[in-house]
Amino acid sequence: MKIILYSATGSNSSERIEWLLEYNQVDYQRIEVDSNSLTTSYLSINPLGFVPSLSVDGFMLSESMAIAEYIDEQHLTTTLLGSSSQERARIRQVCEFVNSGIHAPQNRTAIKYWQPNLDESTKKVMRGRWIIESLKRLEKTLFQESQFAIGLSFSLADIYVASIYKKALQHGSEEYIAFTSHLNWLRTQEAILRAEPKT
Ligand SMILES: N[C@@H](CCC(=O)N[C@@H](CS)C(=O)NCC(=O)O)C(=O)O
Repeated sequence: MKIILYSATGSNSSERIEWLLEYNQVDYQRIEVDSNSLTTSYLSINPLGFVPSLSVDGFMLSESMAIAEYIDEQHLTTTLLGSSSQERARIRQVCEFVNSGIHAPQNRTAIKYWQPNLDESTKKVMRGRWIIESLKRLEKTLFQESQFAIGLSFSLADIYVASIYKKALQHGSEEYIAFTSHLNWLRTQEAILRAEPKT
């Protein structure tokens, strides 16, 4: 089986899939998509023009949630999507909120569309603030049974939450204790730390 991940350095959505694949020690090839290719040659891989995309023996897929669920359903990895239907639903609830509720409104294309004249440093501040404010809302639904986001073990919800929090820090936001504790907790687990993308 040949797995190819089309990814980009600094891409939050790609980081989710890299973390998942690395955690499960999946053998895959990573192809870096630079910003030029994103709007030209890469459109033949993913007409939507976003990373990540995944190819499994030539079957092409985009959208990190769809990719993670496909990987899970094909048993390419140990599940990080929960062990009961209720837990699976809760994990998806968190991932969806991060993906469409937090990440999408602050992504580069959306900001450029809504605020074409905004300078880069103001953009960074706004993006960081948006992420932290949204995470504060999400916090009320997290860490109820353990220090993991949902339930008692590492899941895709931890990956989505920790990755978007790191993005806020990269934008210059101040640390927020609950999510710094969460990140630090994940990093105490050897397998999780080893798999974490270092971007
Ligand atoms: N919902 C998509 C989001 C994909 C996305 O926004 N990718 C960003 C990088 S994190 C991208 O390709 N941005 C390029 C652009 O905005 O032009 C997913 O989960 O895969």
